[in-house]
Amino acid sequence: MDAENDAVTGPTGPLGFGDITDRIRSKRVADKVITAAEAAELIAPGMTVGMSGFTGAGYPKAVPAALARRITEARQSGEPFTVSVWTGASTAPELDGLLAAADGIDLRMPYQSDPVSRAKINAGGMEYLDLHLSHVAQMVWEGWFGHLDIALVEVAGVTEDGRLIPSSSVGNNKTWLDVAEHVILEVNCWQPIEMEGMHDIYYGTALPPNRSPIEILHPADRIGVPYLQCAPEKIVAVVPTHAPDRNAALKPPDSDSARIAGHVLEFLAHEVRRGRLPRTLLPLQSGVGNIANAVLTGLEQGSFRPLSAYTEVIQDGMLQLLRSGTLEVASATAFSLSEESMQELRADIADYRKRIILRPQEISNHPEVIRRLGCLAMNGMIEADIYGNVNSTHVMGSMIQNGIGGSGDFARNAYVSMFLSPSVVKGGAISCIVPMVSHVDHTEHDVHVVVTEQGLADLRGLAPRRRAQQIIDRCTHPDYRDAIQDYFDRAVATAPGKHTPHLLAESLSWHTRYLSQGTMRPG
Ligand code: 0RQ
Repeated sequence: MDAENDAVTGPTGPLGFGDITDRIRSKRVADKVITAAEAAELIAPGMTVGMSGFTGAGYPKAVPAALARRITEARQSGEPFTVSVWTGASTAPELDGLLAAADGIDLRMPYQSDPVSRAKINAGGMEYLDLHLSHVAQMVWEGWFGHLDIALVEVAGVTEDGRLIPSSSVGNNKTWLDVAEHVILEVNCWQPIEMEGMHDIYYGTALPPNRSPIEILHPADRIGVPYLQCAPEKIVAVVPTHAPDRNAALKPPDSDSARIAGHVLEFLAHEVRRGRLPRTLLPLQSGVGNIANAVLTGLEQGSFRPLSAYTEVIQDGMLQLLRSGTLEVASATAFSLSEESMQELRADIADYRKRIILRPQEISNHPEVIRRLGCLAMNGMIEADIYGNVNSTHVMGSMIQNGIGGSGDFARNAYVSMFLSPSVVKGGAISCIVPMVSHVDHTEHDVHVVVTEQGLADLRGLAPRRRAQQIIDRCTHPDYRDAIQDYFDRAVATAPGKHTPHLLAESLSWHTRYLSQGTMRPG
């Protein structure tokens, strides 16, 4: 072995990570080990930092907290200190929460779901760019957002020759490492090192006019390499950590989720009977949370198999389908698992590694691949209107909830695009079916099926007024059905156009009354 590639013999004791030598096998990289506080000193006010992290997995666990402390101290001494934070998607309280609480984020993109950040954004104190997740990498390559000063990326380990073993999410890490001026690595010993080989990092992407096809013809296809690359001279710091992902526990399934899942499964069976879907269905894409898990659990009990998934995130329900063999393979960009499912993954990781592929998010969410494979997309929504326009992001038109995430990447390009939600929220005080959505993320052209616990509206092949009647009849909660039917009838009778009849002055007062009644409060 030459000096460059010598196995690392330290550091161990002072940092308390006994197995760090197994994790950082390149001496050149190991020589850069410093503390999180020292690494945070390398981030200056006004810088842009591209951080790893996607749906609570694979985000840096130590440097953001140290940076938040530094920002707070600077502010106490009267020095303004903010940074712009780019990630893959949502992270965790240790990143978004702490930096937002310190008022340390100037601009955040492309997705967040943190309550502290949400409050700051909605109060106007933090800029937020809410983007289609498949778009981000190319926008950064094009330079739309300017210079990336630092990539702060969690990895599971570093090989002898300096290649990076990705951790539980890939997200935009390839792009951050490629374009950033300097790189800070967090090497997290909590992440299973046996994930080595699970990832598929595609280095063939290019900007127009030099683009070539993304040659994924089946969710199982591997087109890249298992490692992230990074020029060693760009690495300015390496911080060992031993900390878990967010691994949020799932709420027990509620009856509404089970009913929504039942409608979806019945619809899929109907499509198979009509010969419009094969018995193996088509590659599944599913959001996270209770409803998604209820659908996946239902698939376990059904007769469709073997299934495949070409999706954004592997959640508990998908891991269970993989375990039982109902799901043959799952392609995604990240995990989003409960602690229990994380243990299950660890216990049998050699098998899962063959059937799970984690890719960069511009590939997991690539419109070309989603369209080619014919994905069946199932995503949550805030509200849908009677014509099938869907709002995924804004409460009462102006307050961001999370962001569009990958829902647009999948909805527009899916073979069948489904949006799922309870018909009412806030104890029945708010209807999720409304005359006109207060914000549009997915237009009527991208929405094929709307499902609530009340039923399923199959909008395919229906002109607008027929769509409206389906949604009112099938999806609206009985407490709101008469009011929405009355709106629609009056719109049909009096609107100047009979194609998509609306009463413009009235349509959005549906929402303002919630604000004036105090059902919804700003924030
Ligand atoms: O508020 O937390 O204060 O109770 O919104 O809603 O019902 O808990 O549902 O967590 O599934 O979120 C659309 C936000 C649904 C999510 C959305 C309130 C509700 C609650 C959350 P509380 P629920 P979920 C690929 C795709 C965009 C990103 C995406 C989302 C809170 O699915 O962010 O799709 N989607 N990525 O009370 C007022 C309404 C409301 C409302 C809900 N009409 N009015 N408040 N809420 N509807 C993802 C992957 O593949 C991973």
